[in-house]
Amino acid sequence: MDDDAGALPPKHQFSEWYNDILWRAEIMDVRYPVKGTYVWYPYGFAFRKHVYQRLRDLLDRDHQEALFPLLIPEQEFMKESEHIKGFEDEVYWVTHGGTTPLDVKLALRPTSETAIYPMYALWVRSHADLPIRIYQIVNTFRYETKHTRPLIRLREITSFKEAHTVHATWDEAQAQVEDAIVRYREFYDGLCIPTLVSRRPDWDKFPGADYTIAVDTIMPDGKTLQIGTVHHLGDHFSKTFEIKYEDINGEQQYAYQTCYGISERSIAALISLHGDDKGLVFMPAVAPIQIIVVPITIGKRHEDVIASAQSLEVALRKAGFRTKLDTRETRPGAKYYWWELRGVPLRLELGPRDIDAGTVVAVKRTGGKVILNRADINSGVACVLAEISDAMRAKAEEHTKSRLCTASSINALIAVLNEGKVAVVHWCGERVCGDAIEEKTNASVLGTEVRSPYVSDIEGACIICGKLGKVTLIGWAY
Ligand code: P5A
Ligand code: ZN
Repeated sequence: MDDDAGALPPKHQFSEWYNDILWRAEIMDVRYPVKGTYVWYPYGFAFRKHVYQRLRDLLDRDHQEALFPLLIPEQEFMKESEHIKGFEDEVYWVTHGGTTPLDVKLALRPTSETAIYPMYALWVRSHADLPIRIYQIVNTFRYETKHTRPLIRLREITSFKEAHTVHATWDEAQAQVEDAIVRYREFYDGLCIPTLVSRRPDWDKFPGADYTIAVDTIMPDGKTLQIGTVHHLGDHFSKTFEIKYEDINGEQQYAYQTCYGISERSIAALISLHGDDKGLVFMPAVAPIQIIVVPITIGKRHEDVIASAQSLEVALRKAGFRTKLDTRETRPGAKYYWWELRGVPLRLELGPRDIDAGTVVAVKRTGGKVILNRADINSGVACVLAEISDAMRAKAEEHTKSRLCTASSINALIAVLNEGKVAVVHWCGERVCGDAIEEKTNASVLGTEVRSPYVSDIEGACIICGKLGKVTLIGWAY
């Protein structure tokens, strides 16, 4: 990549910063000639792999991974009326095989309910078959008409991590919803992404769901990004697709279902929340390179320093750290800039004097320098990496706290939004009041039943009608 194409815009110009950092740090190439689709560079792909492995680990505890086809026959896709209404404008259709028109049009999955559930109808026979918990990580296609944006609003979501579960009762499905929320929070918490979990208003729930719980995070510009959703599907789909089981009394019952998903918006959140004016800042846990070793080879001890740096790098790699030695023939300063831009959390500098002293200079991407002893370098490095994660968590939490503000009148609400914040208000839950809020602010009612350490759940007067209302988040959403 061309490093001389001007400087990275400052982070407070968030939109410019975001678009720029993706190609500068070699996460995504946005020049692919199909709107809403982008190319993962190897470095970005390595990052994504580490992030998704954590989600796999969380799901693998009691889910099974499977794989369903990309193509969905029209008649299956059209079965659930709410679901069709929600997605009909977003579906890509395959209509031809070569030059031959197909007898049955095939949808490219925008999500996989209608691919998976006809098969669940075949698989579920008795209560002993339940629960089923399956996930897949696949690409999905949505013909998005709003402004597309890399990792945020895609027409090809390249890594849709969707789970689909089947249960005997509504309550068991609800318990699964709760479990999925806990798991998603654990996923994001482990990545130092603060979350706001709330129940979406009815008009904004997933097409075909009883209710939707959404996970949002507040981006650097104060807009919210939905980074995951969990849906209780009730028995809507099981009735449509005839997913029935025989209960202990030998009677046929419709099953209850849930589904939940996370896309590459999780990557967008990581890049956006943790990055700074110098570029990316990767969480050590998911950094493709955790430690960059830079030899400082001034003067005649060149060979000596390189050899020592090599043995340091090998030792760290053996200890399980993801490390790289930068022996390129460029100035140390240029190397620092290069790896800072690319988000490597820890840099180890090693020069002749360090070799003599048996030390290494450790520079944290989050700021600050420490001298580590070569003799116990593994524990020293582990300790510094933990400090880096802590600093990242503190910074992200501070950001989120500072971007939340209560408002008890519509004017106060507008003022809060204009400051680039997410508002915490009271809303009675009536559609008319919800519509009034959205019309007057141009913002969205994100949800009620808010779960966040920063938001209290005490009821109060609806900011429109004054009746008793629940705590509700209002924000400008991506
Ligand atoms: C849950 C998984 C579903 O599709 N079916 C299976 C359910 N839910 S959803 O809310 O429609 O999508 C899940 C999450 O995917 C993200 N997302 C997107 N990310 C990038 N580009 C898009 N065009 C896009 N559309 C949805 C959101 O984070 C959403 O919560
Ligand atoms: Zn009201």
